Amino acid sequence: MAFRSGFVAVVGKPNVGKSTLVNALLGHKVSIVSPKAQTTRNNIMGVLNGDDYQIVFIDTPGIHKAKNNLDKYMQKSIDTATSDINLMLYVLDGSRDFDAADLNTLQKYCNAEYPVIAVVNKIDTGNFESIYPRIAKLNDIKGLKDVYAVSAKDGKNLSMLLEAILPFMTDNIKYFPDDERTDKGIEFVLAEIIREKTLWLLDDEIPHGIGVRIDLVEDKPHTAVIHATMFCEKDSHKNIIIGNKGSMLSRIGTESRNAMQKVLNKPVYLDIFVKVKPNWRDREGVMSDLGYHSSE
Ligand SMILES: Nc1nc2c(ncn2[C@@H]2O[C@H](COP(=O)(O)OP(=O)(O)OP(=O)(O)O)[C@@H](O)[C@H]2O)c(=O)[nH]1
Ligand SMILES: [Mg+2]
Repeated sequence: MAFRSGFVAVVGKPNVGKSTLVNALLGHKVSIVSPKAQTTRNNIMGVLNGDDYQIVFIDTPGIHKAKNNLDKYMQKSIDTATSDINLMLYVLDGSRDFDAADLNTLQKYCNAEYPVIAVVNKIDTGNFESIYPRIAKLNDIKGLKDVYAVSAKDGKNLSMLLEAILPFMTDNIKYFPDDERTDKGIEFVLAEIIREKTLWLLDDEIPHGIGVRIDLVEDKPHTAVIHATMFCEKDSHKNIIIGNKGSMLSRIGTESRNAMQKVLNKPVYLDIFVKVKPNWRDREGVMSDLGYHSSE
């Protein structure tokens, strides 16, 4: 069969499991995951190469109301991700009831020019009786191509979903070379590792106010030296991030370093500097403050 390829945007509310799904479909991690909403901030492309196909998944930030410039940037990322795609996967959290906003948003996407498949995720959390009535609600959506009930965590029904995606891959261009698994450079990956560990280790409000910038990567043959700056919004947050006698920052550092060593395949020396930058999420050029130079 002829080579086929295309772009698949993965869209949905925060925390429904978009990044987990993309990582699971790819079979490797390109996107960080946490139990906190609004974990993903940028579009992240992950590339799946088959014998005769290439699927480029675009993991997007969760759809939510914009309160600051970072939120606006995230909304813009979703808009960018949905322009010029071959297919949208609209992900819903099957462990809870779908609300009107969810269904309205899905209907809105189905009215657009690209095909949409709904993916009801987290079916490992319930049984047929609890999840089926939710899936039935999607019958009212007009123009929806299909519905798949999956567990991104357990991998359930993912091969079926993949089979359903393939017919929509109608391009015949190899967008990425075989060895390129993501559109993101190493600095992005390293910064996201630190943010992920911080999201898991810290409670509630603080993580959303955190940004990580990689200031230095000295990649030597047998070690790597990495300097990072973590921004937070208040002195009190800084105290919590650093912790009693530096205990929290040391845990964040250790866990980040372990993850980085796996990515870079060599010992890592990591230095994280914590800096207070009030309202950084509402500054002009919010992402370039963090060292992002593209305006994707
Ligand atoms: N039980 C269960 N949990 C899941 C599944 N998929 C994801 N999760 C969990 O749901 C939480 C959110 O997952 P993410 O993949 O970060 O969700 P997201 O949609 O990318 O979230 P944002 O980036 O914040 O929009 C994490 O705690 C995941 O472990 C699943 O299939 N089953
Ligand atoms: Mg995500």
